[in-house]
Amino acid sequence: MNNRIKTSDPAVIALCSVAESEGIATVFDRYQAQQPQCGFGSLGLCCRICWKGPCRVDPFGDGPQAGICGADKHTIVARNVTRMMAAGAAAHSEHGRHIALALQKIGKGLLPAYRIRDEAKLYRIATLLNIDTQNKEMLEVAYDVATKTLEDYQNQDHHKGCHWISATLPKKRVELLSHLGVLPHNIDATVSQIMARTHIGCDAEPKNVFLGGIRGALADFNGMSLATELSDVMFGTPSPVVTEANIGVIDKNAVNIAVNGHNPMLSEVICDMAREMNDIAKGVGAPKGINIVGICCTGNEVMMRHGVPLATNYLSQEMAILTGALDAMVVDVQCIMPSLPQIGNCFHTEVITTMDENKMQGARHISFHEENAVETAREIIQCAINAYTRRDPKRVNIPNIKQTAVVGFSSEAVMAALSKIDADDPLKPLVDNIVNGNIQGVALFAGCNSTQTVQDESYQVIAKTLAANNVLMLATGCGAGAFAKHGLMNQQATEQYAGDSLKAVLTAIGQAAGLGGPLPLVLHMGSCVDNSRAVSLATALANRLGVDLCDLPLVASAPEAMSEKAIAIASWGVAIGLPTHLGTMPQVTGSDVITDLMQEGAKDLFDGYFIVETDPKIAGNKLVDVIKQKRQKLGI
Ligand code: BF8
Ligand code: SF4
Repeated sequence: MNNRIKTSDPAVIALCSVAESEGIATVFDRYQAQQPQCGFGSLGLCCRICWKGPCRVDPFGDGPQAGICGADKHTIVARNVTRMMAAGAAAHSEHGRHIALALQKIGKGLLPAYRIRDEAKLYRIATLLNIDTQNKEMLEVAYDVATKTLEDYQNQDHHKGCHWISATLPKKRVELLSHLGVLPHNIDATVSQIMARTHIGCDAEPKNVFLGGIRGALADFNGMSLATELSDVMFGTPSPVVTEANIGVIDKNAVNIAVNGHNPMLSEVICDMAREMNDIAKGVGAPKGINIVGICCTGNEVMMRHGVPLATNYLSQEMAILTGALDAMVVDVQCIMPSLPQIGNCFHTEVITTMDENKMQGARHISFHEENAVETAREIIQCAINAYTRRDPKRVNIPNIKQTAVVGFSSEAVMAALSKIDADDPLKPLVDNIVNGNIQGVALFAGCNSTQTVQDESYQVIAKTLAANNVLMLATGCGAGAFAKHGLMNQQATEQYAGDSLKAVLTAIGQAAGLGGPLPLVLHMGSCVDNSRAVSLATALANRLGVDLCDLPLVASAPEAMSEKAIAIASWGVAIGLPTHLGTMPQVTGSDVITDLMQEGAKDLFDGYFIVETDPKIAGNKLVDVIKQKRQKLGI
């Protein structure tokens, strides 16, 4: 491997050669150009909170030990990381608000392009939120569910926690969080309060600041829970589907459209319209019509619900354009590289932004609003078809690299599979196999790609260690993308890497569920917002056993955590009681008060804590050890 190209993905390596011969800079080149990265920033010791700054605290003790205002290293680090949690919460919760407002409009009959696709789930949610459904039409229930959900953005009563968090975590955990004063009452107010308390000259007590951040992280959890659940109501709850992943899913004989970003509102309609407009694509000479592929979490959303193949994950999004066969990349929000339009301009690729608050220089902007979703989707697809006619076949270079992936494991889908073994008590087979040790524990992989590591590598190393130790694995976001691309989300992977007892359980469930073989080695639970799916499953398990989440042999791992959203997720993971591994160095190590708080301090408060380990082999072993300790404590 070329050391400059920090990836384990063979498709990325192949396409980086194309970039090099074309003289196009990629994320890996820009990473090199940033070396050495700022040591103060890496340690979290740089403050830019006011214009007297920037101020930096000298980590070696020789230089300044406080910023101009007097803030010391602990205050600076705490404020920086807490603001990241707020940004993560804002990102997920804006997504959630978008979905909730759309559901409210559907309830009023104002959005003809959308409908309720999972009515049963709508009613389940109504019950969860204590909404009376007697004598109400379905659309009225949808309106009420959306309206009650939106109260989580509006409630001003500090004594009342957000509805979703109270409805989705075990009672014991909600009580603990409430007792610690970190239960958010209102998502917007929580984010806003973090910005206010971290303004110059406000909260300077590091622990207090950090706990304010945890409150923000829990607001993030609330925002993602409601986004996930209401998306299922509108677009359907995922169930297992066989598809493919990696760049080879781009088809030279089709008009290729990549959907990239996070929000399914537009991509769902693009999928629908692509079917209708297939003949138009054929009419301009694309023998296979339109081929939609996914990137990042929008990709995960349509992959989970429709089996749309995944082209790639975050770090390699530019590579899709370098194939020379991508006719349009349609982006919505979050984790979209601003470099894309420039690379698109080196080819014939249309890079299309769609959200008015998320534009990029050099991209075409087609403004999306739910009210005219169909027209917008048609315009975008037509744009891609026009671009196809400008494609230069001599520049097409699609590495034939892809893997089969079985995806679509919502918590409902997992329960449905389990109910094939025990219809009266679906959780029983899972509980029994955890208790008897066939399944030693459960690990949730979440998070991103980062240039701080070798793309996708740690995921694979850790997963193989856990699999050999009979740990059941779930994944979301770009972690799920990594597993799908590298062939760890199919039945062969289970045969090859699972320990004997895990293999036997996955085979029994997979067979009973009609998959004709075992469940995949790692279960794809969806996009980043779908991390709440894993929590619903864990909560069901905890409630069934009458314990709290921290008592279960359950761990989380974010081997390549990068985004503010990932920091928020990891932090609520800790707050709900999970030992949570980070494979990248968080920008907090300039303060021992904060690093201690994230480890020992958090353990005392939440029984969850951060495990920072950048070596994946060691990380895998540490997670296995934690699971063993949890089992011992439970007496199993
Ligand atoms: O939300 S995993 S790089 S794409 S932040 Fe972004 Fe990270 Fe990917 Fe999805 Ni989540
Ligand atoms: Fe410097 Fe204080 Fe301003 Fe931060 S808030 S930039 S430490 S003066």
